[in-house]
Amino acid sequence: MGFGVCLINLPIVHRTGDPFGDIPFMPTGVMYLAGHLRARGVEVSILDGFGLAPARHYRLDGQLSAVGLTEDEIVARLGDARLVGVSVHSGMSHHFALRLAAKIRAARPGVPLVAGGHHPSAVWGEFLAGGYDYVAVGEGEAPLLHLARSLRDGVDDTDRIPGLACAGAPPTPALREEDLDACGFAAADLLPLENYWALGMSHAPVRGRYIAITTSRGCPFNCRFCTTPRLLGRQWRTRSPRHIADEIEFFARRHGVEDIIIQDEAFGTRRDIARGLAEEIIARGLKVRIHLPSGVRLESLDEETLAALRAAGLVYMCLAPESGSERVRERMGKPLDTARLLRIASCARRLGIRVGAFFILGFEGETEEDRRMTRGLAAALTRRGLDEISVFIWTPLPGAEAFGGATGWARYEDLNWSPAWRRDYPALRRARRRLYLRWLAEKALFHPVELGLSLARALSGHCELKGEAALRRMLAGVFRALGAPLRRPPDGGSG
Ligand code: B12
Ligand code: SF4
Repeated sequence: MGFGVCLINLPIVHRTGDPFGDIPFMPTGVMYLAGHLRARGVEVSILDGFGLAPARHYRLDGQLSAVGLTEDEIVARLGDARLVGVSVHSGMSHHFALRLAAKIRAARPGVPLVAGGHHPSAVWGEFLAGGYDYVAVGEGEAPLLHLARSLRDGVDDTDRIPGLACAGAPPTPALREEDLDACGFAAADLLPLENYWALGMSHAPVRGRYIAITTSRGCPFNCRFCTTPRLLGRQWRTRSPRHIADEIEFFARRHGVEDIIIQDEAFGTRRDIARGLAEEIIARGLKVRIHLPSGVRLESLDEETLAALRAAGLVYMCLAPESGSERVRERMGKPLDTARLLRIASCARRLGIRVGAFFILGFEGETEEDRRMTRGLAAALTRRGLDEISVFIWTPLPGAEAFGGATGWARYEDLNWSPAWRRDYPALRRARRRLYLRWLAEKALFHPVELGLSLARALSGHCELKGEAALRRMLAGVFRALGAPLRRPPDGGSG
């Protein structure tokens, strides 16, 4: 029997009824880890706790639900893995991951368990106390490969692996991959891809076969609400344009992928890389739609770069102004050149790129006046052609600088963008509704035809915006209840 590693992607745990909580997503981290191990001769499989049952919704307790396999179903599918790795995207899966560890322990005594992801990286001691033998702190490629090889080859050094915590051995500083090209491609073939594609929905408005990739790591900025600078570093590291294009070409030609979600948080930090990628895609004649749903760097993007990306297939991107108030942005540690933001939004519209913007309400010290300014900024952007907004209510995240202050939450699962535990949550929900209504009013006034088109696209399934895909999902539920399910479009839209 060979030495096999099984990497588990957990079901999506969310607060029951939270429309932001159960968005389907591909487990990018797990895909890259598997690709890295496989390319280095380690046998690896992915047990996809979401992708194997993406239509199964079930209750976990009075407040939480999950989509995907149950804990017992995951344990039953472990096979003869000799090392089990569990990927934990956020605190939403904290207790699920600990319960799962206990069940794996009972069913497979002696099989080492390792956890990784932003959340366990921040609270690694709790994962060790909760049943895991190891926790990868930060990027997982090097520590996981080292661990797998040591266990496979019987090398007794697993308490000294850089970037890996274990009982009695806190982690040495997390390792940061410098040569990201060497990490390799995402092992997407180990996922039930057809199940993802059949959903017709992800965290970007995909239409057909899609793949989620990352092209860079780290962020030069230092927003106090974000975990990235602390866990991945402030030095921005990137893959080369050629390597990224190789990966896109591979998925396009081998899997017929048409939609590429680039989910970097700081895409475009270097203009030459963004332009180089555009040139590679065009030179290879790749016909793909590119989505940048996690935020682009305004500081370095200019009109020329946007035009190049548009020519290469960029159809959707998100800006992340977060707040209309300079005072709040300063407190967040997120400076913003508003004039530049407005220029980029107008330019994107002229080029035919659909644009969304993120706003955060309720950050430390925010006043009613600050919220008014946020509505003002959203309105100004919408007049210039911003297509949609996503409004989050601030929650402290373990690993972020602004974590310590807030009190009132009971468990990590409370820490999401709809923090119902906050005393001011009812007021913040009203503020959120008001912001959405203001956006809608501006849209109806300045771009009424687009509103009609959005509804038509939501009904037809050819969605170009996240909001349209979300509306379609809602409408699909209503139509199903009426006994007349919405038809899927021929190229695989949402259903
Ligand atoms: C895109 C994204 C999303 C997307 C899609 C997710 C996806 N496809 O992965 C969506 C919008 C759905 C999403 C949702 C949420 N997200 Co999110 N998301 C991200 C983002 C921006 C990128 C994720 C990514 O692809 N990273 C690239 C891959 C390569 O990295 P990775 O997954 O972290 O994996 C690496 C390591 O973590 C580690 N690793 C991971 N798993 C394992 C397993 C093992 C065994 C080992 C050894 C190592 C290991 O090795 C990997 C390779 O180096 C991250 C920020 C970031 N920089 O990662 C936030 C982030 C992970 N999200 C976060 C949060 C809070 C959420 C939400 C709770 C927000 C909400 N709606 O309330 C939800 C939770 C969803 C749920 N119900 O579970 C936080 C988590 C912070 C924390 N301490 O918990 C982050 C860090 C954002 C931030 N900067 O603060 N998210
Ligand atoms: S929110 Fe975005 S810009 Fe700010 S530190 Fe995090 S990744 Fe960087």
